[in-house]
Amino acid sequence: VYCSPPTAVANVSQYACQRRTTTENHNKIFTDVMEELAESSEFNESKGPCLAFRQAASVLKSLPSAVQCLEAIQGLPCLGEHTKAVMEEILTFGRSFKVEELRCDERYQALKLFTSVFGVGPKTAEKWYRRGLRSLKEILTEPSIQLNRMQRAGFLYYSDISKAVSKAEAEALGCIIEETVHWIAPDAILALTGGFRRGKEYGHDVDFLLTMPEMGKEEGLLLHVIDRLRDQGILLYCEYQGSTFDVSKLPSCRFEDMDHFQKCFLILRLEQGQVEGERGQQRDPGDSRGWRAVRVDLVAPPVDRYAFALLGWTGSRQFGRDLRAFAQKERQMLLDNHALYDKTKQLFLPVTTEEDIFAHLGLEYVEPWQRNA
Ligand code: DGT
Ligand code: MG
Repeated sequence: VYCSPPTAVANVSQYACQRRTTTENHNKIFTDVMEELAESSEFNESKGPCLAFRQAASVLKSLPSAVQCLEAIQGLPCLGEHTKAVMEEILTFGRSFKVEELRCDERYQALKLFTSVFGVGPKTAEKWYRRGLRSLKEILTEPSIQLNRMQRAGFLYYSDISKAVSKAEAEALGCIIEETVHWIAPDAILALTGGFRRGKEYGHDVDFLLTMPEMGKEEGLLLHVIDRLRDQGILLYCEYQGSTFDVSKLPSCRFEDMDHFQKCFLILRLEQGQVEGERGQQRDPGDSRGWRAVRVDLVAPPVDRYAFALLGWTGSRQFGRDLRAFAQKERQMLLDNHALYDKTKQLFLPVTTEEDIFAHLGLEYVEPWQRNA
């Protein structure tokens, strides 16, 4: 068995923003297991272990080749004893018994199933589990359960939105959004963000950022776009949140805090005929509807915050989390989706592009397709 010498993995940074991670993952057998362990820790509200497994998975994703033996990971950051034990099990037996046990665990199964519904987070899932509920059918037929509007949509379109969205479908949606936005405002600025901007082939939703070149003109834009999507008959669900953005506030230290820009969480109807490569084809034998429901997020920051929002919404989560941690710990700066603040100089730093943000942080620029941490 070939073991790369320790020098091959030297100089891997503990921060994802100092690593280049493409969609090509040579260590999927390890990272899939670690992500499941992270998810399970999240269900148990064990924040430390959850983050540790996510960080370990992220480091392994950045490696240029598959890990063949434990010696090959010597000196790598973020790989604790727990992670190494799991990796050893996989290297020796080709599988992780710990994860196989977890996959059979009734609670894990139920929480995973419940949180796969749009609008259901770990807290609600736990509540349902404690009430003895185990299947989606049991949730729907339990008379004492009150679903909110988002959850009702989640159940209604469950089979569609739990299916991965392909790049071709994301591109088709991009055309629809672009046409809609530019019909309302020909000079509007629109960008695809999220996993598809990072070059992923599949995603759970499609994320877009839109703004206007003139400050303040973005204010009513999102509501117009929503109206227009409704008029076209493709709006299946819409949750709109107005802006709560306050320019004087310091950037938030907590990554989990959502940003304050106006945004909407949508479910749109995508016609099969509009998807490249699927024209005249049936996606699924037995499915003759000719359309599917897709989750779409639209975010509309003011143009002077566009670069921050673009960086934040492009992700990945781990990349964004480490950018903020790096800013704070290594540069005494605060970064979020709205601003970059220098604590030493006590001022907000001027930014127009993503490159400006990396430069202020003293980081080499990392392309979107290298941010799959
Ligand atoms: P996907 O849709 O599963 O293929 O993966 P992404 O990377 O597109 O993830 P998504 O759609 O959940 O979110 C888009 C980006 O938004 C994500 O890459 C990072 C950012 N983001 C998501 N959730 C949070 C959050 O709770 N806090 C912050 N600060 N950013 C977030
Ligand atoms: Mg996404």
